Amino acid sequence: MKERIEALMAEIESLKCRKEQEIEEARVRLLGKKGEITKLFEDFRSVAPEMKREFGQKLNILKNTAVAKIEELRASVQESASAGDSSFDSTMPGDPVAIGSRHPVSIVREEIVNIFRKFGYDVAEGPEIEDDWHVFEALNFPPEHPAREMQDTFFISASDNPVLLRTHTSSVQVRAMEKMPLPIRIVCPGRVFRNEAISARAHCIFHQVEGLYIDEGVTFADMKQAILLFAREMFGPQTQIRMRPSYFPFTEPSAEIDVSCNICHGKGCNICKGTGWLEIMGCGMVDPNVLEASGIDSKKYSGFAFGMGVERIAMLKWQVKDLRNYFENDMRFLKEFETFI
Ligand code: 2U9
Repeated sequence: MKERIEALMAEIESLKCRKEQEIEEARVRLLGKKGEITKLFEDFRSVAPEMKREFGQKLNILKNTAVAKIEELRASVQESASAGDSSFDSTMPGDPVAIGSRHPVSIVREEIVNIFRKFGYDVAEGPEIEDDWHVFEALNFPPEHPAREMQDTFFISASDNPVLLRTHTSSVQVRAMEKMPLPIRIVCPGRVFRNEAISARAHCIFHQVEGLYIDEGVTFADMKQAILLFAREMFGPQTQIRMRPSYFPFTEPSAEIDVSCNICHGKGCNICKGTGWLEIMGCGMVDPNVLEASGIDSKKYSGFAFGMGVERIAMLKWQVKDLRNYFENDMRFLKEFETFI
């Protein structure tokens, strides 16, 4: 038996096959039901007990070597078959994969957020489905304020404590003021909902980026400088800003921010309607009532806040005339932004 095992081992080690069929024949001859190794296992039953250990080990090694050799031969035959396939040229460039492109609103939202990140702002997000406290009450909206009414707000449930879709991301800042340690410096990007008729200039869903900075001794001058630096990062280093007085329930004093028109550089064109200025955002010093509503001492702390519509900034950046383009997912429109990935 020893000699037969050794002879078979030598045969297996030097086994060479060039075709699948030859490999299969070798497998049957060695490991098949009537194969040589199978026969050796049958003969093993009659081996003397004191020799069983030695021959058992040798037989197992022989069988494992045969199985591994068959597998190795199969892999090498398959490999050379595919390398020799004349219809496959491994030097040809691959088929292009359509990877799509990012939506213009996503591109601009990220650009805005990244500018404020560079200034040291953190990013905060919060729920789209909100309660009256975080959207209105904590933000100093008087009970009879028109923004609370059905024509502006989508209510999910109307009760003493209604559930509603947020009309601005200011609710995220309220949540941050309630739980974050001071100072707070955050930007809040997100989707907001207003019950408005859809037109070229308005939509019932749009995106905002709002910002909030609260610390001891924050002034209107700090706000003006932060917004000027933002405007120059966003629209170019020559950009000028101007402020016009405004009103929001949550800020006092409040202002609208215009940037010098980046198309005509202040001369007047049809984009800026001849004024040389484009409105980009609102801002103001956080009303002391708003600080107090979230448990912040308004005698010790002050802050500024700002808010902008992402679609509006994107319209100015790319001179898009109709807001509805952003929501219709017309491929001809979306493909224009492929280069901005
Ligand atoms: C807190 C306190 C104050 C956020 C602000 C504006 C001014 C603003 C509009 C721009 C165009 C909304 O998208 S838009 O319609 N926003 O003008 N937003 S100040 O003020 C806050 C926010 C949170 C706690």
